[in-house]
Amino acid sequence: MFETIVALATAPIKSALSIVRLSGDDVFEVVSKCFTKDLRSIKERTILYGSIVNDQEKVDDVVLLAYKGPKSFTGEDSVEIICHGSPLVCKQIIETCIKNGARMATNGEFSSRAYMHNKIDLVQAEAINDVVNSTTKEAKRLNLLSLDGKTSDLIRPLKTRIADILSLIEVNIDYPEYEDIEIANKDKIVEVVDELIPQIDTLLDDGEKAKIINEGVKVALVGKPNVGKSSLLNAILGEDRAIVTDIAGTTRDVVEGHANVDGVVLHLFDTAGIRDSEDKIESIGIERSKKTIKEADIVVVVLDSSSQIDDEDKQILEYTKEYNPIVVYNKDDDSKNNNGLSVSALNNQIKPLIDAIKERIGLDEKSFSKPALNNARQLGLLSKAKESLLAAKNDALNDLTVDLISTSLFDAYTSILEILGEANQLDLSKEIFSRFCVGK
Ligand SMILES: Nc1nc2c(ncn2[C@@H]2O[C@H](COP(=O)(O)OP(=O)(O)OP(=O)(O)O)[C@@H](O)[C@H]2O)c(=O)[nH]1
Ligand SMILES: [Mg+2]
Repeated sequence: MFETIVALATAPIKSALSIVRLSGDDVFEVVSKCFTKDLRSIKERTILYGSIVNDQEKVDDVVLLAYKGPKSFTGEDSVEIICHGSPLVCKQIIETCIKNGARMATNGEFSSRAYMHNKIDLVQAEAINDVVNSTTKEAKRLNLLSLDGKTSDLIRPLKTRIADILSLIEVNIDYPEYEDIEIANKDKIVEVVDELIPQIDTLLDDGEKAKIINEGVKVALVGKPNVGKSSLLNAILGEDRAIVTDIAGTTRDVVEGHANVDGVVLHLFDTAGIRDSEDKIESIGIERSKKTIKEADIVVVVLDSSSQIDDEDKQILEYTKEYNPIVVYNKDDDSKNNNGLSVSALNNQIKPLIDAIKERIGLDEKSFSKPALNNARQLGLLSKAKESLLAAKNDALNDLTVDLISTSLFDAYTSILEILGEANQLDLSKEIFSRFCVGK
């Protein structure tokens, strides 16, 4: 029994229209009690005009969309009430529905119902949220591909291939009398793993890129005081975000800004200039700079091209060496410096730095239109599947028994199912019987 849930589907602000959404087994029953028309005999998707009524008092005139399950987003009978866009009207409609038997939905519960009724898999469910939270049109495009099931389609062949070999092993063990079945020997296992690993590597690589398109990259601007870090931040953002002065030690705390560079969001962190300081506040700022360096995806060390590199610069270069930083010479106002990457925040000549960051991110045109796994959960599980497959191969090469090897293959299979949110439906015997006529 799926209780009827209700929630506001649009933003809780004044607008022309708002939508209150309901879903559940007795939704038509619930809504019929507070709507001027009876929905109980509805057989197919219907649009109705009428009023929501509470204790004989009209709450609002509405247009009501009634969806007969399974032809609805959740797969259940559902209703969307299009009402006037007033937070008060919405609140009263929701209260009226609750009074008549609905309950308030929890976060994501409509999507979770869709998932439970197999309307979408877990990758698609995550994509709903990602589409809503996309901040660039490029990220939205990728997330829509996931929502359409294109990303899940990339995973399913892996699932099938691992299930094939697992089934073969099981059948070999359980039904040795079947002579017409292919033998699941160690060579066969190595062959399947060798076939799958490059595919997984491609998916992981594409996935990291899609994750960047979805989430952006963290870029830390670091250097000694007065080299122009804050000026660079402002130039990249095209606004006066951070305070700039000629006093060394101006920036005390980390200043954050976000810029969309050709479809990738740069989360920029301007930091306090790093130097030995007696000043208590400045010292805390410098500690924060160091923390920001650790957390960044890309570290940019800023040097001042108008003066010689000194010991402070050298110390920072040494400190950041392990982060493979982009080193940029600022204050090259006359473009005279041929010392590597040169820019002038003052003159807004920052293209070389932007290009270097783009190169480091390493996205090509294809990355923006290719369906791909795109979050840490999905990619973590795929890496886990890869490890399990490599363990199976290793065991096979070390001549362990086939049933032991199948344990690792089974782990890989489970990880793939978890990506799709199907691990609870795990039933290998079904896979076996769907492939072989062993039940005949
Ligand atoms: N000529 C020239 N001056 C610049 C350039 N960029 C910054 N400056 C100047 O350098 C001084 C320091 O700039 P900031 O951006 O505050 O330097 P910072 O690295 O953030 O300094 P701290 O916050 O103290 O660590 C200011 O007077 C800026 O106007 C540039 O490209 N050319
Ligand atoms: Mg600064």
